[in-house]
Amino acid sequence: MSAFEARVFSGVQPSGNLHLGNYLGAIKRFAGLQSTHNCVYCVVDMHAITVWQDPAHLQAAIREVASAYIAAGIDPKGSIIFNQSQVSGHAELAWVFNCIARMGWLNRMTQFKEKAGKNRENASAGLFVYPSLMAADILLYKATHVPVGEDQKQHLELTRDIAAKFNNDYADRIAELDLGGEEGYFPMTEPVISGPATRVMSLRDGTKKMSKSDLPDLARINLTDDADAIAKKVRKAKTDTEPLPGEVDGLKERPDAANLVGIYAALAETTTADVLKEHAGAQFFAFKPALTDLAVAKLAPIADEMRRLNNDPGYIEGVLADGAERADAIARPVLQGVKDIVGLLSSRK
Ligand code: AQP
Repeated sequence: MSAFEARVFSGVQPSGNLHLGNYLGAIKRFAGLQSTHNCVYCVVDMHAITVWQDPAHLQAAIREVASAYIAAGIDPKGSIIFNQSQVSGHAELAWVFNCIARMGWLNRMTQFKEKAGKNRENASAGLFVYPSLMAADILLYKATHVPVGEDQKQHLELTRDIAAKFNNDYADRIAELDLGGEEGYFPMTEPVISGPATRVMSLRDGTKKMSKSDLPDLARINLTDDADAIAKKVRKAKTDTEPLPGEVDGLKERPDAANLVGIYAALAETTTADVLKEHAGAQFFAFKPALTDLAVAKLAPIADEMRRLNNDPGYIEGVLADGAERADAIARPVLQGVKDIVGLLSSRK
């Protein structure tokens, strides 16, 4: 049993085109954790600018992620919703962690390799140290649990490596200042990656992750898509010619089929095995309309609520300001502890 108070932290980048993968892999699960945990949900705008963002659109994109959180059922009074750049502790702790993380660790991050592509020399330094900022986001709140999609698993492992190295490098100082229990100053945060849709794939290629930046638009279902757009994208989703199998093993080597069945299971809040039991032997011309009906029933109310909230920017900005104040109140003493441990001088506590 950890000595740390259980706390959930997670975030989504306001980099446009929120999609079904963000919803099923992250946002839907954020909402579900509120009944059992204290939750802090961040719009990670400082992460977003590690690649170019049009300043004319970024503020609206920040509000849109906050709208999606609320529309998906996150209660802004119970949980904390805020944007990262309004709490300066994220940047301050990230700098300390840049001095803890090793170049070799960061060099192994597959997301950097994918996003930087062949033109590595031209990638921003921010993109390279993205995982240090992510560790800071989490550990600034001493979060014990982080719900994320499968793609973030490696960054979560790095967060644990950074926490462990900090706890170890400064063990004597932490003990001297009486700032940590047996585990040290920071907890060993657990990733929460579970359910049938931790990696939703592109509708055009079941071997590629559904992603915000993927072109064409037919590859993903956007959270703001209307019923017609959802129906068209499901109808055009790539499949094979075989009927659905009766067992999960029958989906091996069938990535496009596995993707659609996984999406169905996550939306219906059941398992892939149960979906296959119900639809064994069905051809895609029969399964796709069932998936469309389910997707529209689950997503249309969220899209409607997002549209309503997007028309009320004053309300969303009020939520973000209140959330930033509450987040800052948790973050400040944690950051002060870090400064004391490291030996930085603070004459204005
Ligand atoms: N396809 C996915 N399936 C399941 N979960 C996913 N997530 C993202 N894509 C999928 C999860 O959504 C959360 C927020 O992701 P993010 O916005 O911080 O960044 P990302 O993962 O880089 O999103 P994209 O869509 O892939 O954006 P681009 O195209 O800009 O690279 C995370 O918990 C993530 O796991």
